[in-house]
Amino acid sequence: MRIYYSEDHRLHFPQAELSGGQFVTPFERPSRVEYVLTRLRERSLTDINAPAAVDMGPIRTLLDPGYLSFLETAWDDWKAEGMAGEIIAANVPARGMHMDRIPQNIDGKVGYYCHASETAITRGTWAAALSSVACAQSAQRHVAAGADAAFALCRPPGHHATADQYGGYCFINNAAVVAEMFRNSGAARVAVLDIDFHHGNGTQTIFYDRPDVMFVSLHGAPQETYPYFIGYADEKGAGAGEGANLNYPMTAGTGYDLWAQALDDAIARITAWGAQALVVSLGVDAYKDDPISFFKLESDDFTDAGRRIGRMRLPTVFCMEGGYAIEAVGVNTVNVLEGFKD
Ligand code: Q9C
Ligand code: ZN
Repeated sequence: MRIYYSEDHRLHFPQAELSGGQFVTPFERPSRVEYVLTRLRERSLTDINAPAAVDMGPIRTLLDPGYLSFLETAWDDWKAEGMAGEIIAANVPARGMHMDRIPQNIDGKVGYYCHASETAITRGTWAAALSSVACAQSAQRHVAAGADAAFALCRPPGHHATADQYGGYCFINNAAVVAEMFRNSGAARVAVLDIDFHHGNGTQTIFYDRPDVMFVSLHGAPQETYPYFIGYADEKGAGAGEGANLNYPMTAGTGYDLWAQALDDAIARITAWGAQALVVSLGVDAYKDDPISFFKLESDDFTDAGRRIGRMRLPTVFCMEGGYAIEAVGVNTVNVLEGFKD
């Protein structure tokens, strides 16, 4: 399986994440992908390629222009305002306030374009986010040209980013861009299967009213975990997109038996819907030892999950999302890819 990877992910490494009232070293850190690379090589998955230059076309189609220009200049604007530290959102529009008036001040803009304050922006964030989506785009082109599958080793991840908000360690929604590109390259119906522990709120929101892209997510129930305010089972799509959104929220302690039942149901629904291409948001934070999650999957379960996904026999792009038990992230990620190939 071909892999796309860019060293430019290292340009995004904030010093701090707000967690439990403290600033800690971010869970989403560069070493995560080093573990994946090491494991890929151990398993002789060595077709590792630098991506082609980013194509802003599908990104501009899908995302808000004001959001993109905000991300591009946020660091310079923040520094020009005399801010000493990294960009962290402190003021967000809340109930009773204006949700659609964009402040001029950069501190206000940060609140407008952010949905979760754990995620800091630093000098290299924009460049790293572009390199991440470039990996996803190259993987999509490889599959659109006839390969069965490709793996985009994206960092930073993408599935929490909406058309106009960052958060949950995500800035540009890589999986959504791949889905859009599959539509442009001739797939009439594209499914996004999100197996990251967290609900893929960004991907859901981007495609919520579209009948041509189905979004299916297995995740921790929103009553119990981030992103808290979205990801319920009754979110089924809107307008022409009604029926093309499917959520499987599951409670703390969920193990592979229940999780695999949800996966099988999800796969059956994607197949019945008639998807012609598949994007997998590949987070491995459903793992039992993940420090910020509460499912109980074992490493071998990821192999089995990959096998079930592979039985769909769809052209597939995997986009790396979360996974924070860093020594196990490599094994678990590669297990999905190896199961898929069986
Ligand atoms: N105290 C992804 O897996 N909440 N993002 C962290 C830590 C945010 C996860 C709480 C989790 C975001 C791509
Ligand atoms: Zn996650």
